[in-house]
Amino acid sequence: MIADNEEQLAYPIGRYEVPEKHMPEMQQDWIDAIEALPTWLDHIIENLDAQQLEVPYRTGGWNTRQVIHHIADSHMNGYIRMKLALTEDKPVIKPYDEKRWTMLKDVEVEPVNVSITLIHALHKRWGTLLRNLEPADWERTYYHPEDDRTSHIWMSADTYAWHGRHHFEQIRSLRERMGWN
Ligand code: NI
Repeated sequence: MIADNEEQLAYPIGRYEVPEKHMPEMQQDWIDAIEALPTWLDHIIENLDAQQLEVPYRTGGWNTRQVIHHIADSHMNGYIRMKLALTEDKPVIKPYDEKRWTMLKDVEVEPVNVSITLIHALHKRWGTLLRNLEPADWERTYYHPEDDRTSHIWMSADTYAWHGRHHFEQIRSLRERMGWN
């Protein structure tokens, strides 16, 4: 059990909840959120210096550098999961250890701008992919073996739209608390 305050810091927009059913009217919101994220990230790191990028957004949490590189790691996996689901019959996707991924050297030495540039390119393609899906495509699925969970493309789009906002808000609220303008 974590304290309310810690919960609020870790999940500033709340924990992820899967919608009960597919609402096609939400598709545009998911696509908009995915297409907007790179620009939000441009703004949220603006004027942060090297030391500020190393400050964890909460005690024991990732710092801004790690959060940004994590978004790139996560969303590359997400994009590939969707492409697999669109081209194969109920593929089993490959889980990965997100914490250990952030401990590899590239996350340590590359500037955050490198991952933001990557996210710009990736999300451009992701938006184009989603924009051009047929209604039946949104119902295609992949299977996550560790979570024992089947995800439809629409659930996955909802999840990654949430995920971008979730990490963006961790950094935004850190900036606000620290008074970094
Ligand atoms: Ni994450």
